[in-house]
Amino acid sequence: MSKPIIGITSGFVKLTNFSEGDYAHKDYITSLTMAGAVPLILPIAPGSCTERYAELCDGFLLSGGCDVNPQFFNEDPTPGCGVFDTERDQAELQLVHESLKRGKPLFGICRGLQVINVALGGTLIQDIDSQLDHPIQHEQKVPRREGSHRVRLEKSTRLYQVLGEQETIIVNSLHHQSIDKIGAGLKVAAFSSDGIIEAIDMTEKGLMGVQWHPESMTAGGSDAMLGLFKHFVAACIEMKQANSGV
Ligand SMILES: [Mn+2]
Repeated sequence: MSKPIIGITSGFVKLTNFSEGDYAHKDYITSLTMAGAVPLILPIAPGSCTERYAELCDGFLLSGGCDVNPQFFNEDPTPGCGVFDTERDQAELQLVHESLKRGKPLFGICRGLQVINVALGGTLIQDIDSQLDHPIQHEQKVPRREGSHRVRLEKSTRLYQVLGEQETIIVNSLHHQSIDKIGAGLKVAAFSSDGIIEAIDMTEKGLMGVQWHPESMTAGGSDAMLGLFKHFVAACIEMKQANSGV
């Protein structure tokens, strides 16, 4: 069985007047190759391309990035909402539906978890610090490979099992938005101490999402977080075999 191909969604970055294009953080590539997959960065492209991506890849990693345009959950931007990229939102929302339709696993990281939630009819907190009474620090000041706050894992979830059946783990945190109303069919898998949803799960569809950045903790040497990628890659192999009738 050849290694599964995992499509990684990208975000637009302008470096200089001579250098601009689609980008995905190197730690995603590192983590997926360590877990035995072949990573493939997917540029933001017209809708017909997204359909072909969904056919081509064995699973998708929805990466981190800018904020989600609140129009996709029927709200106007609040003063705390950051920059969004409507074209990227449309492409990724479509990708969530296309891959669920084809039974291909999805792993949402940070913005990726938020996109999955919005695709399934959920809403977002546009800015945690201005909307929550007593937030903890979700935009950590320590390097991204280091953990900073605790999350409590829900015992009935796959995430709890994959992460070694520990009730509390320390994760990194590089976000100012988060899930508000949960999308249809999604299960909350982890909370931070201020009540923010930090992970989601939909076991039967091979879908999971985390608000933290396991790719950077993996690149920093975390075996537990590498385990999340291995689990995702195993799900991609399993679904690929099931889809091809092997
Ligand atoms: Mn957090």
